[in-house]
Amino acid sequence: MAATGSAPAERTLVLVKPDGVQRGLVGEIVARLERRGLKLVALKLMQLPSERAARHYAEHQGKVFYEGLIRFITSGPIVAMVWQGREAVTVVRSLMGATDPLKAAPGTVRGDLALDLGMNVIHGSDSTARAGAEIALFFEDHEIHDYERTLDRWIRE
Ligand code: D4T
Repeated sequence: MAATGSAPAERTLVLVKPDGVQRGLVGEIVARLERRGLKLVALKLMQLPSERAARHYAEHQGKVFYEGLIRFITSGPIVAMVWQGREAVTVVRSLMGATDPLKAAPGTVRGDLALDLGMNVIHGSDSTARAGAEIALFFEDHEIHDYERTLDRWIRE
């Protein structure tokens, strides 16, 4: 059998946005990621300073929705997390659903829990390169905890 278990684990940044925290969806989102088999390696509740929000959303600077996006993401506490596992970036993106919740498939976080593009509950890095930069923007190395889980042998061959 192919030794898929030897492929290096990937990491991705996940944010539960202020709407998700206010609506009490943190547990639901963490549960979905855990049940999929990903491993939680860092987590914190924080309010994003506007300077860091601007760095996180630099690619959208100048767009019509940019100012509103920065106001929204800094408006209340968010939960920042690092999740690790096989193809973690792609797995989280597919589990999140399309950016616009109206287009997100049922069964995805946004397809089940959101209605509005400006309040779409969750963020996940969209590439491994972005994941590395985003994780560094939110976490110090010592805040990320790699550890063995006994159940991992039941998740990956
Ligand atoms: P994030 O980055 O929040 O995970 O979302 P996505 O990766 O799925 O989508 P994105 O970067 O294109 O958009 C970032 C953020 O901006 C909001 N938004 C986006 C908005 O309010 N109006 C818009 O027209 C778009 C395109 C939603 C997500």
